[in-house]
Amino acid sequence: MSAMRARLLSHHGRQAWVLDDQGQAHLCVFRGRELTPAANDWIEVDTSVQPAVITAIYPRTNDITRSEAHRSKTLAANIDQAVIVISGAPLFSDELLARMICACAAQDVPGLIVMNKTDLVDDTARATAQLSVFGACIELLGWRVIRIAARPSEGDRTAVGCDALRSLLAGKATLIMGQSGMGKSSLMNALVPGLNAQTREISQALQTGKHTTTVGQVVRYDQDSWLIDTPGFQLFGLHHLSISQLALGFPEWQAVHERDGRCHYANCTHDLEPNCTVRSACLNDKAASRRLELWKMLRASL
Ligand SMILES: Nc1nc2c(ncn2[C@@H]2O[C@H](COP(=O)(O)OP(=O)(O)OP(=O)(O)O)[C@@H](O)[C@H]2O)c(=O)[nH]1
Ligand SMILES: [Mg+2]
Ligand SMILES: [Zn+2]
Repeated sequence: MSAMRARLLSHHGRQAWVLDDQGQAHLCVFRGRELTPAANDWIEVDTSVQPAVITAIYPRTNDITRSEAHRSKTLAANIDQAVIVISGAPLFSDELLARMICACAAQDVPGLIVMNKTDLVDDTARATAQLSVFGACIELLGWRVIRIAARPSEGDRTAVGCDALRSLLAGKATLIMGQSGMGKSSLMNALVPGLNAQTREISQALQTGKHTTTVGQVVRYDQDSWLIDTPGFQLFGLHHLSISQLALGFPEWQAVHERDGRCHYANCTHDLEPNCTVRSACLNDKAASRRLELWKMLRASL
């Protein structure tokens, strides 16, 4: 048997497309049904048989996962950073953005928010206003916001504003995530010339659909940089997180405690308890009040 380590690029059903350390791609099948792979997993593959067989998944350094009550889905594993794509058309959901931020913060994964479709001026103004609610959160997490138009609807449709982003991708595995239709695949196409052809090849090999993204897909950006396109979603459950993990995605509350003192109750939920410094700090602050509402919603949904 000739076993070797490979990176899982994409998988569908029992089939997977992997890339070994020599840069050789293999179409494989999984041994057994108990392996639950994710895009960018490190796997062990036996290439002495045809088709090659995936025999094991190596332990993950991290994973970004959504979980509803009875099922969970890992978008990608072993990532260095996440790009969260939002837009004004359709207007992104502030609840979903809060959820994605929590999923990253809970795994200590640094993030970057990409505001796409900035060619649509009025829609982008609305999105910018809504994003301002997250200003304190983004600053406390040390994240950045980059404004781009991956595929403008007028003119020659070439991407605008991607240079700042390019310089942040070197040497990293970057997850591209976001709601359906925000422009994740358009961004991938802007960053990686010839990607459409690669995507077509993979979706033919794995027999998946073509237009909207249905499976996660790792693409080489340059020698040691990787981009992971993922299917969009309209739900992002966080059932796998504890309340203290969720709180990592709301760093403002910790900042209030440091500035104004702690709440009366050590396990204060900032809902109805008396002498809650967080609730007091949010009074008369529209952005903070919305963040507190989101906190209560997410907390109640765990
Ligand atoms: N005006 C404008 N439209 C854009 C831009 N980027 C993407 N779009 C359009 O937005 C739509 C959705 O783009 P996709 O790249 O497929 O979005 P996605 O996030 O990959 O969607 P899913 O795979 O379904 O999650 C397409 O019609 C794109 O042409 C942009 O910068 N400006
Ligand atoms: Mg897509
Ligand atoms: Zn409180």
